[in-house]
Amino acid sequence: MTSEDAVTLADPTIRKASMLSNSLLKNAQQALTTIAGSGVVRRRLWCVAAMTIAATSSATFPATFPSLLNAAESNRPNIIIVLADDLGYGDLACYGHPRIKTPTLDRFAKQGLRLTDCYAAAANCSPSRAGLMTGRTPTRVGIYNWIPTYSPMHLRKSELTIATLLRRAGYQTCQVGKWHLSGALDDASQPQPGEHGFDHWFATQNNALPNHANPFNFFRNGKPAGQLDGFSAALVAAEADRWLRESRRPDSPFFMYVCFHEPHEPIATDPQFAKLYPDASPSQAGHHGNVSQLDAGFARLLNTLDELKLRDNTLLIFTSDNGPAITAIHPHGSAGPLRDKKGYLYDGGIRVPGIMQWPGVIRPGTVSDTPVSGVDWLPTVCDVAGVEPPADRTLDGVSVAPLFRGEPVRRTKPLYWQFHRAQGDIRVAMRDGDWKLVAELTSPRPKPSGEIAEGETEAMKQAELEDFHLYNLRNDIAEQRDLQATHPAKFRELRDAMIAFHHDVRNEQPLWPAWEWPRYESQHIVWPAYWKPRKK
Ligand SMILES: [Ca+2]
Repeated sequence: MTSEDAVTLADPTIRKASMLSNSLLKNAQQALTTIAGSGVVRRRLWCVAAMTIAATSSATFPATFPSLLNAAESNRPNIIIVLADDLGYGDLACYGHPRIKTPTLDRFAKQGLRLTDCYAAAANCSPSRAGLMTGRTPTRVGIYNWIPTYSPMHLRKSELTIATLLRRAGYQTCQVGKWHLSGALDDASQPQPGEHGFDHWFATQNNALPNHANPFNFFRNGKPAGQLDGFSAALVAAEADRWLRESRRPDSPFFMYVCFHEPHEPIATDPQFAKLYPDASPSQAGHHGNVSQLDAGFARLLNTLDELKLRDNTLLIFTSDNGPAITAIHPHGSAGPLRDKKGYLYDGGIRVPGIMQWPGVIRPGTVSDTPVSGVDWLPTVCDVAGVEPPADRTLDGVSVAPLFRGEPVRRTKPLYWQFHRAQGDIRVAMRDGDWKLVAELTSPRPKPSGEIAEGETEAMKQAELEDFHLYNLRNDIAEQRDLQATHPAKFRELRDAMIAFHHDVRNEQPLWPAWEWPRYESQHIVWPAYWKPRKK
C-alpha cells in the first residue's frame, strides 16, 4: 500500500467500514493489487472504500451501490465531462429559471449532486477550457483571452491535459464539439486535440459557423468534415454516439469531453425547440430554445450511455464554461441572483451550473454549497481514475471527490481568477470559503477584443494589484457590500494571499507576439433573420 492509501484508510469512516466488512475490503484490496501489479496505474482505495461502506451500511447509502466484486473488477470508471457554452448560472430550471425547458438536465440534477457554488476557471471561453483541461490558472498557461481563428495563442505542447494523463494510463479518449485551445485546427505549428491526448476528435476551432445550423467548420481527426446537415448539439451528440458504439473498445475505460456550442452566439435553433416558447419573441424563443436544444443533445448522450449499459460505471460531470453572454441580439441569458455576466469577474461571469452523477458512488438528490472550480476537474478526474496528477508544475485545483462521500474538500490555496481583458474594472478575483476579494490591475486596460496588442503580455507581467473590494458571498450573493473596512484583518489576509498568487501566475505567464485580429469569425457568421439591424 502507498502512504496515501494508508492515509485514506486512516479516515475514521472508512476504518469503521473496513472493520465492519474486513473480508470484503480484503477481497477488494487483492483485486486492486492485481490490477496495480499489471503496471497500468497507481490506484486508490477511496472509491472501493466508499462502496464497502455502501455494502455494509444500507442506512447511510442507497441500496443501489454496485457490489464490491463489480467495483474491484471495474474500479476505473469511465469519465465524461460535458461543457455548455455561455450557459448562465440561472439558465436551468434546476437553478431557478422560470421558463426555460431543460427536462433532462433537471432530472439529471435531481438524481445526482448539484453544486450551488460551481465556477468556471475563467469568465470566457478559451481560458475557461484551458483551466479545465490543465488544472492550472489559465493566465499561468498563457491562455488569457478567447482565441480568435488564426491566433498564435494556443495551449502549448508542454501543458499536460486531462486527456493526455488518462490516455497514458490506458484510457481511450474522445473529444467532440468546441475545442477553442488552438488558433486553427489545421495549423501544424500548434498542438491540436490529438496532440493534447485525444484518440478521436471532432471539433470546431471556436464556434460552429455560420451558426449552429449546418456548420461547415468541423474537423474530424485533423481533416475538414465539410458542410454538415443538422444542428450543432445533435451533431456533437451523434458523433459521441458513433464513437461509443463503433470505435470504443470495451476492454478499457474511456474519457470523453463533450463540448456543446449552445447557447453561445451565433445561435441557430431547431424550430422544434423554438416552438416550446410560443409566447416568446423570436429572439427569446431562439435563445431559450437553444438551451433546450442543448438539453436534447445531452439527452441523446444519456440515452446512448443507457443503451450501452455504461451509466453505472461512469462519472458524468455537466458544467458551463462561463456566465451568460446577454447580448444585443439575445439579451435573455440569466445569471440568476449573481452580479454581472460573461466577461466579468463578479460571480455572474464565472459561477455556473455544476451537476454530477456517478451511480452507486454519488448519492442521488444531493446539493453541495462547497466552492468548486474548473481547475478542480483535472485533480478530481486523476483521483477517481487512480492517476497521479503532474508533480512537476503548479496545479491550482484540488480533487473534489471527497464531496462524493459527503466529506469536505481540503483546499490548499484559494480559488483565483485573472482576466486581463475583462469587462468592467475588476480583473482579478479570489474566493476563500465564503469570502470573495476582487481587485483591479495597474496595467493598461484594453477593450474586450481578440487582438494581442504590442507589448500587451509584457505589460501584464509588470502589473500590480490595486483597488480591492471584499465581499461575503454567503450573506451578499450579489457582491454589493464592501466589507474591507469592517473586516480589516480578513481583508489584509486575503489581499496578501491574492498578491502572492498574482505574482506567482504573472511570473509563469508566457509572452505572445503582437497579433492583429483579422475578424475571420464575423465574416462567416450568418445571424438569425429576426436580427433586423444586420438583415440584408
Ligand atoms: Ca463560453
